[in-house]
Amino acid sequence: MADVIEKVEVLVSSPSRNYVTLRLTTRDGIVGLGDATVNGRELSVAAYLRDHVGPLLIGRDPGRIEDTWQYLYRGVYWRRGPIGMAAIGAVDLALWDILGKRTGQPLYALFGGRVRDRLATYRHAFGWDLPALLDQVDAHLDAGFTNIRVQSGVPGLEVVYGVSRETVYEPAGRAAAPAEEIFDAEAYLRHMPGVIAGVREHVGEGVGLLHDAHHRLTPIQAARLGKALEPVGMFWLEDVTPAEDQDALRLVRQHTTTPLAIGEVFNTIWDCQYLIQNRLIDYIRAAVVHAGGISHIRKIFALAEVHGVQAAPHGPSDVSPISLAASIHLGVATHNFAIQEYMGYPERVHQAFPHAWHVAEGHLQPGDEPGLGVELNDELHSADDYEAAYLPIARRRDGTLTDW
Ligand code: EZ4
Ligand code: CO
Repeated sequence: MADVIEKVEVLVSSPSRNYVTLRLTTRDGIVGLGDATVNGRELSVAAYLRDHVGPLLIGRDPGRIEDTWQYLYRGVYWRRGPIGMAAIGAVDLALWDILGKRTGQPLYALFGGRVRDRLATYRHAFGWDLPALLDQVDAHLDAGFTNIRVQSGVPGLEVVYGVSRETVYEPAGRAAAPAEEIFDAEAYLRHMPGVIAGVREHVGEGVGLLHDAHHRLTPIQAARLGKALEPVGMFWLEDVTPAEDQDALRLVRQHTTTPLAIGEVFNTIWDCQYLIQNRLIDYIRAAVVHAGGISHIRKIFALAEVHGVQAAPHGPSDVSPISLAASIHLGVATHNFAIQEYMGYPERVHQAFPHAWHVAEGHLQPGDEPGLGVELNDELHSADDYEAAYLPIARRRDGTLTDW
């Protein structure tokens, strides 16, 4: 007799930052975990899961993963969107986790086995000025990492997204409303190419350098930045223009050979389709949980493979260790998976989500535990209540809002 889902728990907590975790338990006692965290909108996904999805899961066969995905996607008139897709993604992760545990296999084995021995990753380095940035770059190189995202302060701006004056950094600030900052594209464009060239000069060849512009440039500004960075030989330039204005990247592409990455805000294959089919990007950044889970993102990766685009999922601290585990299992088993972002977590997050995945010689490894290989330390995970936290908002000097 097929197993059935008996218990659905939606856990909202804050082991140093907010996470929404879905825990499914079957009649046979198998537990599956899913991540449902959408940074700054955590409670909406939790409500979606609690009020609308959870009740539909009780009594279902956990082995019908694709059918459940289709049921939760097609069965709802209101399709797509970050909240609903993250909720479906959480269910999908938990069902794959259950399948892995039932069969005693790590998920990468169920995806067809390894195509690579280890998964490339990149770390974040930031610094208010070049010496501070180079200190962080050196620390990552010393730890064995060979790909680094570099972000720096900009003269004339008081704060810059992605850059902290401290050594640790969390993008979302705890407060009842988002912090506001001023962004000046001209000041940024004048300063940034020199900083990144300085990093290249310091590290020499053979280190992958990445940079994230957070969707804040106009197409022609983005083209100028890509062109200015050509001598540096970037691994990629990320999120140069607003992700939904997809033809903007055609203009950028016409002007520069700097590789382009975008898509961390995408949540379905239909968001990615135009950019991939028209080869307007080199890397697709959708995150496993935000793009409907393993079942759906595998279709995005397959579409990308057809068109010579590589997978490089989002991996900041707001993608929980559960979702990161899914990404790492996919990473070692998917041919066109290029690199996994690994921003890292505060120590308390590692303890709240004990995980088999790990870093070895500057690369990620999924470990060999069945399923996703992540557990929940209930006590630590639930010790701190959710506290509202938001990504900052940026305005131009005239007061209008920039994109992300
Ligand atoms: O803005 O994690 O590539 N990483 C990033 C992150 C994202 C936040 C969104 O929740 O761009 O800083
Ligand atoms: Co980004």
